[in-house]
Amino acid sequence: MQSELRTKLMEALSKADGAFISGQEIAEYIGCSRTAVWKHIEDLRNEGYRVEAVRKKGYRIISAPEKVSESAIQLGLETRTIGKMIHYQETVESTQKIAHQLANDGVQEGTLVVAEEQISGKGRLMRSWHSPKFSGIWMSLILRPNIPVHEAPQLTLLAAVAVAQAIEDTTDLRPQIKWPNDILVNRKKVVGILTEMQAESDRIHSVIIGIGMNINQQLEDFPEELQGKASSLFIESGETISRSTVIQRVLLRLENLYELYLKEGFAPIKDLWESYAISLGQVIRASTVNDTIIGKAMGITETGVLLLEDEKGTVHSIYSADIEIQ
Ligand code: BT5
Repeated sequence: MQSELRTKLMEALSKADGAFISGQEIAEYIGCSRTAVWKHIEDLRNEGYRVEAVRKKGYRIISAPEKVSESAIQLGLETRTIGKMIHYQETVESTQKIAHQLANDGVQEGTLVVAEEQISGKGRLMRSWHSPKFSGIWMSLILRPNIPVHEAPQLTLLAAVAVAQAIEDTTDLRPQIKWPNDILVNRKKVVGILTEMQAESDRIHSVIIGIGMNINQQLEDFPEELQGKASSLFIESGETISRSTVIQRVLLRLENLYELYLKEGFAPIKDLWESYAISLGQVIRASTVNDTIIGKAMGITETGVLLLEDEKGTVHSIYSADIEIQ
């Protein structure tokens, strides 16, 4: 049962009907100090309410938490196989970790793991991925394609196209893809994709595509070191966006592209990918584990490898790297 104080706070915020109400007015309404009001607002935020606080104006509720539970995703989901099985947990270490276990247990292709919050979300190369509660999409999808191991990175590019299309379906934004796995809006990173694989010699058991999308965060929700380079769909569009609607669109786009890929190979995906690519024709710096190569991005090959032409005209194939546009 919620406290009487909380009931009063919700009453005060409801009366304001989306307009600002000052800390002083709320304090008087519920009969507590302004500091106590601030603390209760913090509690609301931790539960997923988005509350704007502006000096001299007060507080304003932007949105109530929307969960991305199994039912929320499945209601209105138009796919045939992808997302038909969903494993939902409010808080996880990493959805990738759970997906690996489920894949090992032999779950069906298309199984999706989704969480409201990750406490140790993973990027590539042991980097961490900031995944705060209720404001983004943190999910991992299990696929079992019958393709050679060396072609698995193509699925990262395929997923990036699906996510870019889903962003266009749900906002007026123009997403761009930075090879291989970042999606940028206005040059800030809004999505990261991490593809991992379970394989044995040349047989793939499963490919696990982890997708992290910043949806409704405000700038101050990001740690300081990310504030200059990360963004969310809310920050870029000014609109609160339904996370389950975005998930449904990503899954549908992904299923359509995956079916096309299994039927016709990578060529049609490559064309789509290139239509979103930010770096083609530009000079970029690619840092690989052993080396740094500076050159003009010429395109990607039929297998998804990035081609860079250096000053001397030598073309380098980049299989895995971090890139920076010069
Ligand atoms: C990625 O790695 O971009 C892949 C991120 C994949 C995250 C998903 S969420 C669901 C699934 N479960 C997981 O545990 N992971 C996947 P990389 O290219 O290595 O980029 C990592 C870098 O991005 C970090 O070192 C930060 O600089 C930056 N970063 C961290 N969190 C971010 C965020 N929320 N938004 C934008 N940039 C972020």
